[in-house]
Amino acid sequence: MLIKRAADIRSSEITAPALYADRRRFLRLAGAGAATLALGGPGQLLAAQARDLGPLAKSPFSTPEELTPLKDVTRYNNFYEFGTDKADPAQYAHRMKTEPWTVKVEGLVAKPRSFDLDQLYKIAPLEERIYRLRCVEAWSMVVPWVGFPLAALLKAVEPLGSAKYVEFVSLYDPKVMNTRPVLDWPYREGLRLDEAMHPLTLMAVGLYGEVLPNQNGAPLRLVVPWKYGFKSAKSIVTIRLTDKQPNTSWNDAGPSEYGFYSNVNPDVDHPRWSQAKERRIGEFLKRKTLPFNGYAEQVASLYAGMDLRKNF
Ligand SMILES: Nc1nc2c(c(=O)[nH]1)N[C@H]1C(S)=C(S)[C@@H](COP(=O)(O)O)O[C@H]1N2
Ligand SMILES: [Mo]
Repeated sequence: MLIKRAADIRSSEITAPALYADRRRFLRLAGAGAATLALGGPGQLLAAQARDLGPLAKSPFSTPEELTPLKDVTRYNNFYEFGTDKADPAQYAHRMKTEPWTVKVEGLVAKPRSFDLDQLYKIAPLEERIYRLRCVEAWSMVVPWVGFPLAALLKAVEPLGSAKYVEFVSLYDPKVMNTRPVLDWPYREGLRLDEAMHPLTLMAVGLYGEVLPNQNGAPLRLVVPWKYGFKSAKSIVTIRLTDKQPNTSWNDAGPSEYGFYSNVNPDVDHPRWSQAKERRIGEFLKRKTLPFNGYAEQVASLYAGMDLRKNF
């Protein structure tokens, strides 16, 4: 009857951030036996699998800003594999099967290997990290992510001295995803190795205390809080260490509009619109965009001596 209760929770209750801790407790009580919470289909908010994320450490890196409501975080998405409308992923991403799931970590590493989800969840203690996500489209959100540092995963495979970059490849399954060539599928992203190893770079497996909803990139997505949202690849199946700067889907699609670095920079406009301000989802007035999305103190040194107008 727990299942019925879950379905009975009104969406207005679900969206109130203050209540999410209660909902988490409920999910934990429901346990693996009630793994399928019968909430699939259009507009689903809960993940299909009720994995227990366990006790979550709070991160000192969290922003104290007000959270964007869960309903916006899960219904206003960019996941072009499921359509280009912001509402498409919430409607269609439930078709993607996220268990079992394997992530290959390969390339210039001493110990290439695959990880299943149980292994990934044990890479490092899971933490809650409240980060801003700022899209190149000039909107932003504040999301309580759950995850572990990407550095912990990379250390497990022992990067070789020759490794300089990390490439991320998303799932592409034409049976359930967009077959129109909106981007060059599969979706690919990349970071320099030092960016990937930075303690702020998070592999997210959840948000709002629960397993990631499919539309947010289940079961594993990158979150790089000082870069535009598109650097944060969703539903990752391969992580590859390389000695050359990897091609990325957005850079391939529009090299003059989407650079490799894509650090949030109010001084470098997108060729078709300004990046000086942003609209926080749920707010009316725009706010100023901060260099490196407000994380300059932690990450600016990674780019010392670089011309960030050229390397946009
Ligand atoms: N595989 C994949 N990852 C992706 C995208 C995508 O279309 N496909 N969109 C990116 C963009 S543009 C943004 S702004 C963020 C959005 O994440 P969210 O839906 O969790 O807010 O995901 C990024 N990761
Ligand atoms: Mo984006």
